[in-house]
Amino acid sequence: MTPLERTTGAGVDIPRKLRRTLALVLAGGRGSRLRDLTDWHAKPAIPFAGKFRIIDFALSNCINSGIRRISVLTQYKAHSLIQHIQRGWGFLRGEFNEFIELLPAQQRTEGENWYRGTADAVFQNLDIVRRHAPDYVLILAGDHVYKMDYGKMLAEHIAKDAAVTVACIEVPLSKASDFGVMSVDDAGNILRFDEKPANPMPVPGRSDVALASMGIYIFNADLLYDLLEKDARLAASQHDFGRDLIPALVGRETVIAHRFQNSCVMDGGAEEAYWRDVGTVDAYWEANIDLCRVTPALNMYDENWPIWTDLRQNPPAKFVFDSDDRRGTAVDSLISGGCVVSGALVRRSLLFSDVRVNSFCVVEDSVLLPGVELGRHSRIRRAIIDSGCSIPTDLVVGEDPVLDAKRFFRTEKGITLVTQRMLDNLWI
Ligand code: ADQ
Ligand code: ADP
Repeated sequence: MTPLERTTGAGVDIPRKLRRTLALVLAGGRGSRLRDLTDWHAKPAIPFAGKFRIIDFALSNCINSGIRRISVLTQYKAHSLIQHIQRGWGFLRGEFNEFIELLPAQQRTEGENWYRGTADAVFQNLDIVRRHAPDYVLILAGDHVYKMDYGKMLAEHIAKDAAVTVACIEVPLSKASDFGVMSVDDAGNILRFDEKPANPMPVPGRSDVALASMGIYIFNADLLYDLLEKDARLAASQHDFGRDLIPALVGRETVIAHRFQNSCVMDGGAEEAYWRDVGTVDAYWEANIDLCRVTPALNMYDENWPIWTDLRQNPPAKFVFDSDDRRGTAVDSLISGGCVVSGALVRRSLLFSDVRVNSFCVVEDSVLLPGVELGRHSRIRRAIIDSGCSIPTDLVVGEDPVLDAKRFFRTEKGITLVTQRMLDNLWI
């Protein structure tokens, strides 16, 4: 390899290397900070952006990047996730050695534990992973919203002859304790890696920014097998990539940082690097509502990087003058298929499929999940209404903080989360 090839990856047949890569999507965590939204679904199965589920982003990134061998590791409340993947993602061709397979926690190893940490989730499926005989293993989280070309990451991994590559992004120092935080040298080698440190180190010369791990790793396959087998025998280990495996490798192997810069945007587009862990009620609300802005941070209209999902057929959204000639209107809003807005006003809101908004209702700055029905005269502001909720006539959400906190779940930022279970308890 020439020095130029070494730094640019030129001369390496990346499409072929991507075919030799297996993606493992970790989709087993509950995401308990999403509160009642994850009572029934694993976080990767939570609906997002009107017609998608969160996991569709990682899976679409794989396909768009040219990775067509994908295993999804599930554990917590996986039913709806499994159903979604079986219905929507079955288009890959086994004849070409392409697949999306589901690996449920199934206690294949001798112990009696379900998955412990993320590394254990992979370890428990090691025989299956091995059988696929990949050269590289790409480990992803199923619960982040972003568009990323993993081919660029693999090119850097190969060009720098790395053993492990960790994708990273700059985050405000004040938020860095939620992440794995690294320091790197000028060549991009990771010098230090601390998982969720109490006092994260800033990027040198920039006191308000830290370099955070995105929880995305590329491993040379043989090294990964070796590490997982050793880690499984360590009693003191929590069997977690961020907590145990990555920090232990730094200084021993070539571990490099790959900087994420919306690498899938073609033609040097000006999109900002968008990567969100929509892991809290506030973050979930913000990321959905942001899509209602005139120019959202996440471009969902990019034909070069389509996001795929389980496409169910429903009729187009409908806006109706009610019998009293009251106009059904939605502005600055995203309205999905199957919705009917009749004699009511919807503003700066995102309606998932099959939502009914009836006469005299007002919906503002709110996220309504699939199948929500609003009774007449209800008013919903700064709220998330969970799937299938039937909101009674005259109910008001988002106007009386004290009452909302008593009846529903209200965040510090003043977003109210309403579920059917909370509604059922209203009159008891
Ligand atoms: P966390 O976000 O805390 O940190 P973690 O809870 O380990 O990540 O979950 C990572 C992914 O694995 C999630 O998609 C989760 O759903 C899934 N998962 C968790 N346990 C699982 C299990 N037993 N089986 C299957 N899937 C499981 C990680 C890294 C940090 C990094 C952040 C970035 O440890 O270093 O900064 O991700 O968000
Ligand atoms: P959906 O939301 O589409 O109905 P879920 O997976 O969220 O599907 O839940 C379906 C039912 O299966 C729920 O009653 C849930 O409690 C139950 N369930 C889901 N995962 C598990 C599990 N790992 N063990 C036992 N019951 C489960």
